[in-house]
Formats: sequence, C-alpha cells, structure tokens
Amino acid sequence: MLEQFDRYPLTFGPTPIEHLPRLTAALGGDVEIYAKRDDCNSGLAMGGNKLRKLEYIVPDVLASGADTLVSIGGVQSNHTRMVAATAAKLGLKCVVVQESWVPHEDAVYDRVGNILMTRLMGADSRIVPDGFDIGIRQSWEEAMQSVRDAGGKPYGIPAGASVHKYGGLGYVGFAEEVRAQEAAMGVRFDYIIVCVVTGSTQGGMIVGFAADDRADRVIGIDGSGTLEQTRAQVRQIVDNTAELVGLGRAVREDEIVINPDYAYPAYGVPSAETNEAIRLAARTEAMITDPVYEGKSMQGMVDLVKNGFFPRGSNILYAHLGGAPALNGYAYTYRNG
Ligand code: 5PA
Repeated sequence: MLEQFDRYPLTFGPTPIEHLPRLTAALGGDVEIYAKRDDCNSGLAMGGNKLRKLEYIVPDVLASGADTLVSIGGVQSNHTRMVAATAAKLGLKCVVVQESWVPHEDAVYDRVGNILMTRLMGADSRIVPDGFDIGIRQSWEEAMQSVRDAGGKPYGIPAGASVHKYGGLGYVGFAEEVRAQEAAMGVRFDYIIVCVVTGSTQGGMIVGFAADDRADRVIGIDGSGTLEQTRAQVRQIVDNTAELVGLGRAVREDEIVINPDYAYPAYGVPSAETNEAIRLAARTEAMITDPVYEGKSMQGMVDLVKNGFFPRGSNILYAHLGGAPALNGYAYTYRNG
C-alpha cells in the first residue's frame, strides 16, 4: 500500500516480534503474549514510534527547502526528542515547544530523559505554561513565526506527527510488516494492543489492518484522558490515510476501537495499577515501559487478560512504541523500584 510514497530511512528496518513467556505465564497462560519492539527501532536517540511516521514526512521536509523543524509536545515528550534527532541527522535546525501537559512534580522533571536528549542534540527547547491539548496550538504557530522573523524557513510538524497529511503512513507500514512476520512465524495475531494519544499510530494501524479486514482487532488504550478529541483525531487520520493509500472503502465507526478505562487519573500521571503493570513487565521480561504511554497500554492489556476479554488461546501482540526515557522524570515515584 506504500510503494507510491517516498520514505527516508531513519530506522533499522522491520522491528522484531518476540514471545513473552514469563509475562504470558504471570497472566495465567490462557492467552499468548508477544511484543513488537518499535521501542528498539533505531539508533537515533533511543528511537520509538515517531520515527516510523517521520520516515514518510522527511521527503516532504527536504522538498520544501525548510531549514528548521518546528514541533510541539509536553516537557517529557518523546515526539519532540525524535524531531530533534531527525533534525540533527538531516543537518537542520530545530525548535520544539514543550508545554506543561503533565501535572507531575519531580525535582528533575525538566532536566532529564527526553528533554535532556533534546537539548543535547542542539534543539532550541522552549518550555511554555500551556496545559494538555493534542490539537494545533497557538504556541506552535508562534514558534513557526519566530523562525520566520529570524529569517529562517520553518517546517511545522504537529503534536505526535499526527495531523500531518502523511502522519498515518508509517503505521500502515507496521501492519504490512506484521503480516509478513506472521507468515514467517506461522502465528496469527488475534489482537493488537496499542497506546493512543494523538492518534496516528493507531490510525495508521487501523488502515493497514483494514486491508485484511481486522482493523477492529487493534485495541487502542487511551492515554490522553480526553477521549472524544482523541477519537475524533483518529477518525480524521483514518479517513485521510485510507484515501491516500487507496484502501478502496470507508472504515466503519465500529472498526475504531478505543478503550478509555486506563487513562486515569490524568494524562502523564500513572495510577497504582499503571505502576503495577510497569513493574510486572520489568520483572518478568525486563521490558521497560513508561508511566505516560506504554505503562497504560500494558495496564490495559493486563486488566483485559485478567477480565477474560480475550478468548482462550488468543495470540496478543503488544505494540511497544518506546517512551522509556521519560521514566527519569519520575525518579521519585520509582525510587524503591
Ligand atoms: C506516544 C505519543 P500517538 O500519539 O500516535 O497516538 O501515540 C501515542 C504514544 N507511546 C504511545 C509513546 C511512547 C508515545 O510517545 N507521544 C506524544 C509525545 O509528544 O511524545 C505525542 C504525544
């Protein structure tokens, strides 16, 4: 579905799928748990899901003649780290607006992890007080204008690279990769678990898996806490991406599955259950998940398994999208493990 689009390689290539036998056993053994390791997808600043998306955006950046990438996220945004990495790799300048999305207090929150690496790679990281919102932001528009005012040529990448016209393509590619890996492994995945916030990761997967009619097996676990906005954004990305790749049919509402039950107490704030899930994955599989995104999708998967949501014998694929650097901003929360 993607042959017609240019891709600028930022990742190592297809990411491994691994079976997680100790997590499978810890959850009772009725369903088999696997993970697709998009957290290990690149040598660029620890990688993660944004690079799959950016691979399809970079050709447009290069064609535009821009000299500065401009993007936005929270203080511990993985996305802004990945945009900073992409800019460094391409030899472009980078301005990232870091909004105060998370009501979390830790002495080193704005010094470590993602923001530290972002600064290390030379990006101009601007912390602003605005709260959480996945939409197009005034602060981002202002950053773009500041680049123009200084005589530069900005290229704007929205939050999570999601509402960019090519933002959904990378995760269409994920679905194609999974199909090829299923054939090679002799395993078919009955469900795919994915964290959703700005929407193009799940949105791309939905279009990719709609091609073999299993989009509704992609279970989005909301991490935003603003379900309606996330769902509307996924819908928009699905429609745009389906049209772009020539899916040939509209995706139905019931093929967009987002579970809102694990986003509490707020975006970026882990619940006691999130922390239990993070510890479980770490202690059974040495698989590190974070309190903002993957810990919540891990919590969702664990809870859904325990509640018997998946029929016995199901093969479940957990999409690990990255995000571990943010753990450093929660040093006090995990001071005892
Ligand atoms: C993010 C997003 P989407 O935004 O595509 O729905 O992906 C959710 C997601 N896992 C899942 C990880 C590790 C993520 O970083 N991160 C954002 C960021 O600014 O880092 C876009 C919110």
